[in-house]
Amino acid sequence: MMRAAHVLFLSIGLGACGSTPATAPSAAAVDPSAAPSAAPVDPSAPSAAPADPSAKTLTTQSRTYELSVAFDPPAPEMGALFDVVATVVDRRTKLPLVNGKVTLNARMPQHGHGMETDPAQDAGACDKDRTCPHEGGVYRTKGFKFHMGGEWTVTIEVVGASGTDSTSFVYELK
Ligand SMILES: [Cu+2]
Repeated sequence: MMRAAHVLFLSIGLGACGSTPATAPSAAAVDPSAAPSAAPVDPSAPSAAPADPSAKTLTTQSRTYELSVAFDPPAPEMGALFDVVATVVDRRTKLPLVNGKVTLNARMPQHGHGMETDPAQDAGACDKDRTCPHEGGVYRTKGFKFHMGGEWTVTIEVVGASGTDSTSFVYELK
């Protein structure tokens, strides 16, 4: 028992020592620059984020805000509730939009109907002036549900210090 523990300790110690001069192989194994070439994702997306087919980077119509939008979970199933997370940057200040309002909805224009649910934004911690700061410009909206397959148009309206602007994208639920 003692011997085994001692040997284990030794091998850990050797491994740690051995890795110090041999930085090249271990560094190559975790080289972050290797990740983008391995996965066909948008190179402007943060490399730490997992590949997500619903993740998008959008600029609002009047180019006021830049958003990254992702579903949570990333590939919602038909009839299942999911969240939509929008991270908003003010393009004028280059800063995250902390004190804004982001309203999301989804419709099937070809069918003339919306969702059966009424999504609500996770307000975060609001003070008594009804100001709800969103650290990092992150806005989570809960209660999305695509109840049928096909093309859903997701609309996003952003209200902030630089004005009101909006954008949309089409997501096909297969
Ligand atoms: Cu429909």
